[in-house]
Amino acid sequence: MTATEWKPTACNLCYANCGILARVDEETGRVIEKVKGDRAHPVSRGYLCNKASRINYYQNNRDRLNTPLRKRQDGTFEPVSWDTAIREVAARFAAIRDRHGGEKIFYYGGGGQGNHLGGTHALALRSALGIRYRSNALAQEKTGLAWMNTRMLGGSWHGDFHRCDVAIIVGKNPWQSNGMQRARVLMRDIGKDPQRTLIVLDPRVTETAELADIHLQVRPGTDVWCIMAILGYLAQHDLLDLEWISEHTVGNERILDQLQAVPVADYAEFAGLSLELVERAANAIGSTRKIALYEDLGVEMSPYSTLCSYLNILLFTLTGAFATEGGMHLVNGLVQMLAEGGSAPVADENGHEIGRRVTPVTGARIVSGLTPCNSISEEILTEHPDRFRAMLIESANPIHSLADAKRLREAVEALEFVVVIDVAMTETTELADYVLPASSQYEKFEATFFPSEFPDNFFHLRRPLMEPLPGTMEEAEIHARLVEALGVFDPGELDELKRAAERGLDDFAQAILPAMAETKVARHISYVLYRTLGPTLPYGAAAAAPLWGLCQRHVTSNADAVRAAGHDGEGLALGNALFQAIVENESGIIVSKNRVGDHTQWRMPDRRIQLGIGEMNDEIDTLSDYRLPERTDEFPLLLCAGERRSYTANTIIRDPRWMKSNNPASLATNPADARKYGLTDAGRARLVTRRGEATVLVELDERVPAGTISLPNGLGMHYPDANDERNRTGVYLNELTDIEDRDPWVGTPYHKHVRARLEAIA
Ligand SMILES: Nc1nc2c(c(=O)[nH]1)N[C@H]1C(S)=C(S)[C@@H](COP(=O)(O)OP(=O)(O)OC[C@H]3O[C@@H](n4cnc5c(=O)[nH]c(N)nc54)[C@H](O)[C@@H]3O)O[C@H]1N2
Ligand SMILES: Nc1nc2c(c(=O)[nH]1)N[C@H]1C(S)=C(S)[C@@H](COP(=O)(O)OP(=O)(O)OC[C@H]3O[C@@H](n4cnc5c(=O)[nH]c(N)nc54)[C@H](O)[C@@H]3O)O[C@H]1N2
Ligand code: SF4
Ligand SMILES: [Mo]
Repeated sequence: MTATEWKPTACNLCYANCGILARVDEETGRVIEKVKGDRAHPVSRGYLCNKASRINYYQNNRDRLNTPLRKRQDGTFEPVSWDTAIREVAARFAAIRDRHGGEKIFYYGGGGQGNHLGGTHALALRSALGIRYRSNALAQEKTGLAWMNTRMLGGSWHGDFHRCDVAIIVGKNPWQSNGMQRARVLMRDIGKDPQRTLIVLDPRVTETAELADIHLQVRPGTDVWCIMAILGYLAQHDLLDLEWISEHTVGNERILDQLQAVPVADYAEFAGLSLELVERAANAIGSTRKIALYEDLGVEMSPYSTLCSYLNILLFTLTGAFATEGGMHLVNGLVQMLAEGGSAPVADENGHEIGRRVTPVTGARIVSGLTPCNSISEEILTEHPDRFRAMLIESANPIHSLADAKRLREAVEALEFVVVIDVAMTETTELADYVLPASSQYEKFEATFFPSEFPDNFFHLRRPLMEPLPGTMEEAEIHARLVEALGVFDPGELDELKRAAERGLDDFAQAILPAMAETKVARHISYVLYRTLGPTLPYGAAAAAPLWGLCQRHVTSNADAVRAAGHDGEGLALGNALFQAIVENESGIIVSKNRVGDHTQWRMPDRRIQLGIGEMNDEIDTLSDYRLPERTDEFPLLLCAGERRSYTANTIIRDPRWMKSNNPASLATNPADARKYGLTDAGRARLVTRRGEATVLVELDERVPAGTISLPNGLGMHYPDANDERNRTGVYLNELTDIEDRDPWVGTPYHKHVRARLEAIA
């Protein structure tokens, strides 16, 4: 096969979305043959991890869908035309809306690690159907953090890791999971530099922990005691920045009192740490205001998830490491992920939050507009009149990724109507009444809203590498056709806007602003932009049209920062210039440059950080009871259900042949436990939890502490072999997890803390 030229795009296997250059074969024009880092990408600058070279397993595989499917009475699928699928899907959703109300249709997904444009286009369809409740994977990891961020700081943050003195990595293994830009280089550089300190909290000796100056090898689930010990030590040794605290924060009295009272040595001991190591960490943190912190699943999917996020924010606010060079900064990109929107929190006199939106059946707290993932089946499997009746799922595989797969499957089967939009046949598409096949991320315009850098806010609009797989359609078009089938706009109603768009962005901007005053246009703006501005965009970038609105919004409050990034103009013209730069630039651009300490850092009333959070301060008072989910004789082990390894990528790649390592699917087990339970290296064992059991391949690994075991995430999917038999590789973890194991505040699952036992198999 001869090859075509290198084209810029991004790797979609984790949310770092590194810029890549990809080469497609000339013969078929469909195979991504070669991949290399794109040095022109402003933030990844050529960096790649080992996974990017394998994206063709995502692009081309035997599970790709190439026709809409409709379920027959007997449960099998039959192919139908797009016209039929669109007409029938729209009619059935409309019937449910008209009979039960649109709020009974639940929307799940909208984007994965590499694709968020589809979810943007769904906005108009959601409006047209009156959909009110929705969720996605963020509501099983980041909503506790988002709840704290909104109430304390008014937004989410990012550490200035490139310039920090102390880097704190809490419950994350960036060496394997990346997620931040150039993670391996960054971790290695900080670890090696004698002037800088890398602190890692992780029960396991991870690749990142091996690079650390201080590895706080906490006992699983005890991070809050460890962090309280550090904060207590800082308070009791006069290492907090009290002047900064009184100038920049409110509500700090109770927490400062609580920290004075921490029994530091006892808490360190309960966390399984030597007092000396905790003091070393505290002294490093107390010696600088250049502190960068990253928390991830190790603590977010463990007991005290939300409290841990609260304490992490205290680590960088009580030390004055906020809005300083080398410290922590509010993210201020084109799109604010997990932004709360709407009014400020309503609190009672004790600072307890009241009056927020909750789910219709169980009253679970909704954060950032997202229903807790662990509540979804409870909102369906009930006779309650307000239960969800139908689901629209796109770009997600919840039947595989959410806790207690069996129960969720039962719930989804109980719904009246289910539609899934995906590129591949998955555990979730199987349950659909209609499956709509999307073009892949390398066959259409695509973008993500994840990358968050400071001070440079970055955005990458990717162009397609190849033609869409015949039979597939991009989400923008799928959603637009559904909106049309629902008859939202009359034919010709948008003609004036279309003509304005043909005359150019300036005329379009002048025409759409008054049109936005009309609620119908405003509520369906993603559709309106796609059908009016979309067709006039160069390179066939119609699906990028909603970005025009995001650009205009970004410049209204960040004009100076946008100009600092080299975009010229005032008002609408500046927004137009920014949008044009995004469309023209194939490797991504800096959309705006913030300054240390500019107004975007201070979003709370009176520019003061709220340090007192009533629920969390109450929970802190319970820590002296040393409560953790109990391990029992029946379940003496703790399973980390979902460790990121060198060949895992959620469920983006289904073909197991993409994995190069020997035992990518094995259960990491400490040799002491293997002896205790009669297991051998490379032998098999039965893994049992309260909800299920699985056969596992045992791998002896000194780096997991005794009493804990660990399995990789994103495995256990079925995939057809050469004889078209569907087999599974590795363990389908969420057949072992339980929705009851969750954070009391926002329902985050305790996937890193699953009680289990192992039995030898003869
Ligand atoms: N290779 C790869 N990279 C990925 C992904 C992937 O599937 N594969 N997925 C992406 C996604 S969606 C996400 S959200 C991120 C997640 O990225 P990470 O959060 O880094 O991923 P995990 O490996 O699940 O968990 C991190 C660490 O938590 C530790 N841990 C377990 N229990 C505890 C505890 O009680 N306390 C502490 N402090 N740590 C604990 C584990 O030992 C593990 O090293 O990765 C992204 N990157
Ligand atoms: N037990 C356990 N469970 C976990 C985790 C864990 O650590 N342990 N980790 C959790 C985490 S952090 C996350 S983020 C979730 C991830 O879980 P999900 O949010 O469900 O996402 P993915 O597994 O990434 O699945 C993405 C789906 O999108 C499809 N897709 C890919 N490209 C496109 C496209 O262009 N268009 C459309 N329409 N579809 C596309 C893929 O085929 C796939 O079916 O898993 C979670 N589940
Ligand atoms: S860090 Fe993430 S985006 Fe970058 S190459 Fe690796 S998997 Fe792909
Ligand atoms: Mo995630």
